[in-house]
Amino acid sequence: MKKITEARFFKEFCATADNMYRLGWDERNGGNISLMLEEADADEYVKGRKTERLIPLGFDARELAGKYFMVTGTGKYFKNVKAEPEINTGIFRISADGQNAELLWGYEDGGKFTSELPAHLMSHIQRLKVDPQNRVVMHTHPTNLLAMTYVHELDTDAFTHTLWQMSTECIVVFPDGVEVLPWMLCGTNEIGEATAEKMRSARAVVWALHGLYGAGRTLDEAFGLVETVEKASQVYMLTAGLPRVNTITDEQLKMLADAFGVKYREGILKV
Ligand code: 2HA
Ligand code: ZN
Repeated sequence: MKKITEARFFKEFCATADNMYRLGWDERNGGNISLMLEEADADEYVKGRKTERLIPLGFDARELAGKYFMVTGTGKYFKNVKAEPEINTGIFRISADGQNAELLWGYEDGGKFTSELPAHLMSHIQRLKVDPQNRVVMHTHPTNLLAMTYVHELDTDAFTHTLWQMSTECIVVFPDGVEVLPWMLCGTNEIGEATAEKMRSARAVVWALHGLYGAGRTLDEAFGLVETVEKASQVYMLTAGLPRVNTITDEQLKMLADAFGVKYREGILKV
């Protein structure tokens, strides 16, 4: 069995948490990442390991039975992931009955996966139905996006339209737009179900007054999505109190989508 800490997926996971921390998105224990391992990586680095502990999931994840995940730990700081990944992250298999995580590596101080695991696994289940290659779900607290949810109406179409206007690349990077959830209690199965439901129609789900969920096929893709949404939110926050003299028109947004061959969310552009 090869050393997990030398695996590319592992290094990329730790580097991603580190970048998110450095960008100021994940203060204290804010944020969490879940990566579903590719079969080849699971074979090479994980499968032969003995189960260290069984950790109850608290909901039925049968649809992901036998899948391997690397997930940040509850109460743990993104700041510390790179230096001590064996404490701040864990790798587990979903048990055959979908009720437990079979811990194979990590959470070495007796810890366990993020309290937001229901939202993560339920989102994986939904995204896999839309895109069988989806592997990553990340939750984070990007500063400007968070600020924007205090001053912008929380309607999905209006929020998406504003973000698309804030930078030319937006409609190409997230043509599905962003779904917006109202404030809800975090860490519950209810917010998990609501998030997963929204993940059917978009890879980005805003949790008003809290943060953002992003999904993707790779860590880079999910990170790039969050980064682009956050950049657009920053431009919005920098300009929100100022008279708007120029804007990207709906015709121009359509031109962009057509030029890049992306199918954008309907009902938003008036063209
Ligand atoms: O796990 O961000 O939403 C810390 C959080 C909870
Ligand atoms: Zn959070």
